[in-house]
Amino acid sequence: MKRREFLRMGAAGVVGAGLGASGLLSWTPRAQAAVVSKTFYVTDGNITQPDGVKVYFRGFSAAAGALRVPGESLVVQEGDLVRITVINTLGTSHSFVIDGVVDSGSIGGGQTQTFEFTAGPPGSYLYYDRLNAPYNRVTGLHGGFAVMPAGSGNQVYSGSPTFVQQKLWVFNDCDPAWNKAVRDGYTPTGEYVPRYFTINGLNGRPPGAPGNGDPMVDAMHNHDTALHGHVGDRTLVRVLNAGMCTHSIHTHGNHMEWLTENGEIRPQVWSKDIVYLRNGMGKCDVIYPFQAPPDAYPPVTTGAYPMHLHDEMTQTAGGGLYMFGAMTDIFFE
Ligand SMILES: [Cu+2]
Repeated sequence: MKRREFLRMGAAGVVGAGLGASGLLSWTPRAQAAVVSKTFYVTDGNITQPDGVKVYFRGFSAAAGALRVPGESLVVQEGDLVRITVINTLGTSHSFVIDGVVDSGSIGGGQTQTFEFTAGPPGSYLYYDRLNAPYNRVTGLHGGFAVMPAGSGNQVYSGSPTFVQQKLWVFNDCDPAWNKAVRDGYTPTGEYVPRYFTINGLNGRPPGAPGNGDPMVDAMHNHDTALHGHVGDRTLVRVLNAGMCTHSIHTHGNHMEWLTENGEIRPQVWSKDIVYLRNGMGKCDVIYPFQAPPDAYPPVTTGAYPMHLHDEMTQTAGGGLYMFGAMTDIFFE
């Protein structure tokens, strides 16, 4: 991503939002609210799946000739004025919605619309296309949006446990027959049969498989997705589900501190090695504490551990390829 797309000079100074070079969601708190501008192009195209099959997708992309699923993440501060421009390059109508925050309304084929909203309350949100629900959303028109508490660089909500770095995991699943129906302009009639499961649009590529170790396609090595830290690098993960399937997120090495569930602050912070993620835009915020793994003997402070989902079908692709599903890695460095 081009960082300059997120930079804007204003009365409050330089405003940055989005992903840093490390793949972390970078954030520097500001004393004042600012204006954050972002343009998305609604585009379409094919994305090659790990079994080699090309599948049709739509996305909120960075350029007219590009396709990006999910769309770029945005991080802003509570109280910021967020100005979004959506340029719809397709012939079909689309929208940009954040539940409870903003709804662009229908943006017709070939149309451009700019709209504004004030960011808040703090939390993690999915932006998505609400039209033709849920087909436009699961066909790729979604992305992550985070609102930091005003003046805070290390809290999810005011008074929350603190973190030192943050990432987004956006899950989705795909039945190619649905995507094909959307491409061809009709409503899918068949039962939903997911064949591909993604995290931030990517799949695991196990050792020996094409793309293994390539950060552009291998979710276990993608900079926006894999967790990297030293002991003590408490990492907030904002988890969003754009897809049709529920998930049980499971981490090795450490348990997660489970802070929020579907936008609600949990009354107590539980330490869990599996966290439930509802389908149909469920979400949660967890902190992976990067403590020396407590169960390792002899004791260790380095090593690689997986994050996989305990709903087993999500670890497959193409109807059975194991370990090509939605997973990533956690690196203690
Ligand atoms: Cu496991």
